[in-house]
Amino acid sequence: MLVDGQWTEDWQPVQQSDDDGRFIRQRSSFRERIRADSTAGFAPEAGRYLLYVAYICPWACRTLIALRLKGLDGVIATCVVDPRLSDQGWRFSGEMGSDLDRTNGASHMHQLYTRADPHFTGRATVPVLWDTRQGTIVNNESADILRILDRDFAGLADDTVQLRPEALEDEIEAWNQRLYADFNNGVYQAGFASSQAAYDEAEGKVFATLDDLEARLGGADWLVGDQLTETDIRAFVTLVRFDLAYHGLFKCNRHPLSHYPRVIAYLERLLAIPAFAASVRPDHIKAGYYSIAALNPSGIVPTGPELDYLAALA
Ligand SMILES: N[C@@H](CCC(=O)N[C@@H](CS)C(=O)NCC(=O)O)C(=O)O
Repeated sequence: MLVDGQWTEDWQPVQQSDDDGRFIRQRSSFRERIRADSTAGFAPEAGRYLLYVAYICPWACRTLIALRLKGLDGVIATCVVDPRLSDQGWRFSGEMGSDLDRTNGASHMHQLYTRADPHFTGRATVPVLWDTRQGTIVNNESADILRILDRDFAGLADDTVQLRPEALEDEIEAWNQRLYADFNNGVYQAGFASSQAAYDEAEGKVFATLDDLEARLGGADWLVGDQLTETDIRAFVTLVRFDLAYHGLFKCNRHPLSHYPRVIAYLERLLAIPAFAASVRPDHIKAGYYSIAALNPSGIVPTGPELDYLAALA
């Protein structure tokens, strides 16, 4: 991680755990919005902003899905890191269909953090929304970036798509909080637990969420209301990684997703939407997760699983 702008040690997946061995995720530190009257000077403009993402990363992929759903892929460019975590975190290699950083010439993501803040302390995470005009980070919190894409590019975006309609906001927020704690982050807490009790607790929450998703999808196509919302994006990014990575590497192996037929049907419905399908790179997901040496010292990437619901992607 970075300490006062200096890269300090080889990359580790866990920097912080609580006393009971629970993995703690770092809080994001760049939290600006893009507004015509922004005091920080971040106005909505085509061609000005760049979104740094990793196809392995569920947080980054939710912003990628929103970018395409909102028709902003011609307005905001993207730059994809190599999915395999290096000793210095994310890097730009041009390998496996990833990008070189042609805008800033960085070799590693952490260089962009120190460019934005020469004294930055913390992890150099993706996604990052970068302002090419000021040469700095606008925001590195995917929950905020979802909102920026949904609301801050009015006129440049397809505003017939509303990912967070006001009338559904309370319900969206309730689902989001549950999904974040028990599912999106729950799988990481299972995978990075350093005690049996912390693992048991996280694994229990993950499968309780899958039970609840299966129940909700009994009478509904979407998680909130009768339309696609950002809650579906948040559920999707963890569901689509579940069998590929979390079932094996993160020991969430009580059941494969096929145990939940309605969840599978929902996943297939989402995968039929081009913005969702385009965010899924199974090769990046597997290479990325299985490159985490603390969990997989040999670095061997499994051949399987073969998943019918991903067959249409190729
Ligand atoms: N709060 C952030 C979390 C992002 C995050 O944890 N990204 C992970 C990848 S899945 C990352 O970049 N990790 C690199 C590291 O921790 O060094 C968000 O949702 O935007």
